Amino acid sequence: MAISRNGCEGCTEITCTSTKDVLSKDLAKTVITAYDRVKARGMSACLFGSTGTCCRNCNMGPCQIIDGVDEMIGICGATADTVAARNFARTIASGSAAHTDHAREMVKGFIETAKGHGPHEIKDENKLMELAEIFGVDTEGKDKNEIALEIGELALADFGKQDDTPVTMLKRAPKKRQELWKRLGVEPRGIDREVVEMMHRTHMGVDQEYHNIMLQGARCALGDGWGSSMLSTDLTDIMFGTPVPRRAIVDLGVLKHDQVNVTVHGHEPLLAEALCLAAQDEEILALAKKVGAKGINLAGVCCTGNEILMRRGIPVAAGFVQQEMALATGAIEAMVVDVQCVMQSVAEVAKSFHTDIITTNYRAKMPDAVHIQFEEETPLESAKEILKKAIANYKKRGDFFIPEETKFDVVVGFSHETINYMLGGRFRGSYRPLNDNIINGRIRGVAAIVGCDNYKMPDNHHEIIARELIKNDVLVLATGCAATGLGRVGLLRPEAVQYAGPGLAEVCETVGMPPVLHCGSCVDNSRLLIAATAMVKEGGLGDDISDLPLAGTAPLWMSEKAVAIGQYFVSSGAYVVFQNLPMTGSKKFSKFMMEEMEDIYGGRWDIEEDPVKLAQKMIAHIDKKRAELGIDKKRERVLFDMEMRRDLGGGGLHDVGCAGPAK
Ligand code: NFS
Ligand code: SF4
Repeated sequence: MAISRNGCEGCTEITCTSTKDVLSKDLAKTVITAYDRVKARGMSACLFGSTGTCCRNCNMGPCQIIDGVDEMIGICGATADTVAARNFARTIASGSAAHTDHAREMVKGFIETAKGHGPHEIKDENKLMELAEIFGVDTEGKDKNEIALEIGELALADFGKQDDTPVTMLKRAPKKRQELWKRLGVEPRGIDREVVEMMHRTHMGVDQEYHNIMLQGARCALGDGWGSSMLSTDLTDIMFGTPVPRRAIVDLGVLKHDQVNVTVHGHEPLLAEALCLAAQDEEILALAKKVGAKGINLAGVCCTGNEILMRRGIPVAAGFVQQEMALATGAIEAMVVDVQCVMQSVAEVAKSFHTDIITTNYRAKMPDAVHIQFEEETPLESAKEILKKAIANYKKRGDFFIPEETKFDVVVGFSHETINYMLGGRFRGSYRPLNDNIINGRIRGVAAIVGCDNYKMPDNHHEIIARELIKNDVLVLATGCAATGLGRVGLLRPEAVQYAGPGLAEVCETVGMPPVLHCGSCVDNSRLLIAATAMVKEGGLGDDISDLPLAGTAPLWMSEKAVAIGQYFVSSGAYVVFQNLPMTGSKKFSKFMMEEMEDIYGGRWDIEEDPVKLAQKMIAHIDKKRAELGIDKKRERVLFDMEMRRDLGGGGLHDVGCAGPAK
């Protein structure tokens, strides 16, 4: 179907240069994107759905509930409070399930690697030993594969555990937090079990009390953050290497006119890593040359992109909202997808071009896509088969447009370990300098900007929020598509220090780091839990995560995973603000979530649509925590002398070494 689009006027508030460029070309004229669909639908979201009070949990409904109107409760008598809580909890369960099923695959891949099967190996032995201690694995006289196998089997058992003891990783949290969870009865037991129990309790006629529903909501989310996501991050690091700072590039300009462009879209790094290896294989390179291409250009989309960006410096072509735009360049031979955040529309967009959409996971098939199952036992063979399909398409490429000038330098790879070494020095990794700089006020606090981008909102909100935060001396940690978006506007470069307040700028300049740190994919939000715990353990900033001058946001969230992440941060003691949440149809439930939850967890939810005000609310929370810690008076500017610079400079970017892009 042809659509009329004059430049980009037919779209909804796009500020992204590369997106505008691609959409303005004749090539994209037949392409209908989500921006067009948002416009066609008139942006009118269902009031009941968007405020959390539409229930379709049984066939007496669906029931649309109006808070405070007696005749507008559910047929079963369920109130707005119960329905909003049940819906919210189910969103957490779905988001947690997505992370958990992903993590299970990673653990199984880890076990295969430990057994010596497949192309991967145990790379990060330090982290392996750390995990051995956490899991209580005796390492004496064992080689790394034996240790890894024991860890892998214990980790896998955490998913299906049926006894009532907590999942293993929970013991990494600050002591006080663990005691609170125990007192509240929200320690996650089996990771899968918490999702099942959440679904059961929100079934018709079970849990009817929103406080109680949200106890399980917390437990389920904690099973994600401190359970499956954390396992996935750590085991992936051990197999593929813990990220270190490296330079790379992002945006649609990373596509190459003279190479076979293959984008990897989805979430599971096992597939992406195998494709990285296969793209360097001589047989594959020879085939590419045979069709006249100079090589294989792999580029990421969404979180799988973040995984290979962090570990290998492979460029990221697009975040979530750009997936259709990447195809509309006409320059992609194959978009390889696995699970999560893949829009069904990509198959439709691809029809206008020579591009194949290749699904690879039995869980996630699409009409009009080619399916090549990624076999975990033979990953390299699967990856080669996929690349051969892409190579065969190269000669079919017709007109294309790559916005070559729009690609941004970024510095990525800020794992918890990197932050430790950068700020603490290579030989004495520690959070002491970070804590000291927070205490003396050069750094006002730490903010996490995470999660998706979303066609419903202008695409520059991440940037507005980040700029407001760094201008006010707040160090920003970013993950997921938010991080990619911040890269697209140049905030992931050390040069972005010019936008930071004087205190933060001083620290960043001394260390040589950007004021916005890319910490990985959405699963890697677990790194932020560990970083927050390290700040607590370092001392001087209270004895729990809820004492830290810390705040989080996933402003442009679209995925249920973002709600699960938000809840595990809130239940871990953080203040978390989104631009909207489906809970406002119940006064009591939203008051509970946005006010009373703080009395229980020391963290709470909040909602603020305006991006500047949202950032200011985060700063206000940070300032409140500074005042409670008694460090609010210390925000005078202290100039660094040479000794302080030497102290800080030991492990900076210069020292760790910015590996260039792997290609
Ligand atoms: Ni996170 Fe990543 Fe992106 Fe959102 Fe989707 S890719 S796991 S869910 S859209 S950040
Ligand atoms: Fe309606 Fe109750 Fe059934 Fe929900 S569970 S659809 S509120 S009758």
